[in-house]
Amino acid sequence: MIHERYKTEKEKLERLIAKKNHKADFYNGIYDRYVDPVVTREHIPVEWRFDLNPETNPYFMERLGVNAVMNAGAVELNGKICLVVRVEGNDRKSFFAVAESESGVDGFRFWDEPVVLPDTCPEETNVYDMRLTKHEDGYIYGVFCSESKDTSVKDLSAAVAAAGIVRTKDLKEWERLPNLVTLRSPQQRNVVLHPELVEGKYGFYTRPMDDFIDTGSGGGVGFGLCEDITHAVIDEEIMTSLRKYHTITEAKNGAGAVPIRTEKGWIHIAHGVRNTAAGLRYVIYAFATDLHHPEKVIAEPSGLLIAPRGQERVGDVSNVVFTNGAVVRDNGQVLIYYASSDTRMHVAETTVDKLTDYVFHTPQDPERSADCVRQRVEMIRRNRELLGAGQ
Ligand code: M1P
Repeated sequence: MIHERYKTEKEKLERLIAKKNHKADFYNGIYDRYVDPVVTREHIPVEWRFDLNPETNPYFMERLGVNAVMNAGAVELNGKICLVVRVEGNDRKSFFAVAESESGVDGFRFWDEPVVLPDTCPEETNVYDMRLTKHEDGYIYGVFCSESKDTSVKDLSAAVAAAGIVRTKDLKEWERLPNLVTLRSPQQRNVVLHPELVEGKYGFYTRPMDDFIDTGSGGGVGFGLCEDITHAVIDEEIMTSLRKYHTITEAKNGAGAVPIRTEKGWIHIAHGVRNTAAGLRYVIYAFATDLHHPEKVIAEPSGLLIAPRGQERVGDVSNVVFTNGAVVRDNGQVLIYYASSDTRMHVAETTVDKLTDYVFHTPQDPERSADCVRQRVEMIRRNRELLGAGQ
């Protein structure tokens, strides 16, 4: 027998999945936002949270609650958009689960069961934020944060972040490879595998850090090569997108979605963090690197691409937008998946052409107010001339 309440909860879920999403009124010409988040904790299947048996669960209580869904890797598979979502249980532990949609902007439905990764690291306490790389070697790689308690110090909260690596062909069977070793950086988070071999080697965007939260001496997003993905070891990390004083990356930054190949260069969609009186503020930004030297920044539009707006600003960790997945479809559509405030998933929609125009033609940050206002006044004057001429 199944508890009578199940039907009500299941109908609620089906209504939510069937709800059409629409473009929001927001306009910046770069991308469209959507009115509704694409995946929320309410999208979690009822049987993942409740014991349906009235004998063992007479009150139909949530036995294994889900607190939040966020930071999803994204890939197109068999014509469907698949997100490997970070699902955080009420117990604060995260795991991965695949949610699939035809349109990529609504109708996301979780597969029958969450992903169960090979459990090869006994010290690993938490896993999160998987980036999915469709690699030219034929595998889909998942690179994620593997977090363990730091037992070398007395601090109860001290933790160590490393980059875990798995690979799959279908998001169903997963092979776990040894964690990435970066010889010169004690901790790593926000690691992304480049989709093509570079000089015959696997390239990783890294984020060197001395500490679990603070990146310390880490200067920004790094890039390193390794010969063997099955025992990935990186010696030298070359810096690419840097942390800079009084910019959106002052406190830290990190690679996000797998870089997008365009005719003019690799487009990267990353996150930047600054500190404020209200705590850390996370925004999404973009930059481009050279097609043959994917570590070399060749275009850096000024400031942020996506900031937390409206209800996105509030959640478990407020004032945060974070991306680790984007999909480019054959027609040039780009779907950028981002989480707001570590609570739910959204999509921003653009095209490769628009992103390219944005990255290569948006002026750079001149880094001083005096120069920034000059930059703006120059545009205003050009516009006033045009407006005057049009009258
Ligand atoms: O809470 C905001 C984000 O914090 C971390 O990002 P970073 O390593 O750059 O500080 C990540 O743990 C991420 O999961 C989280 O969304």
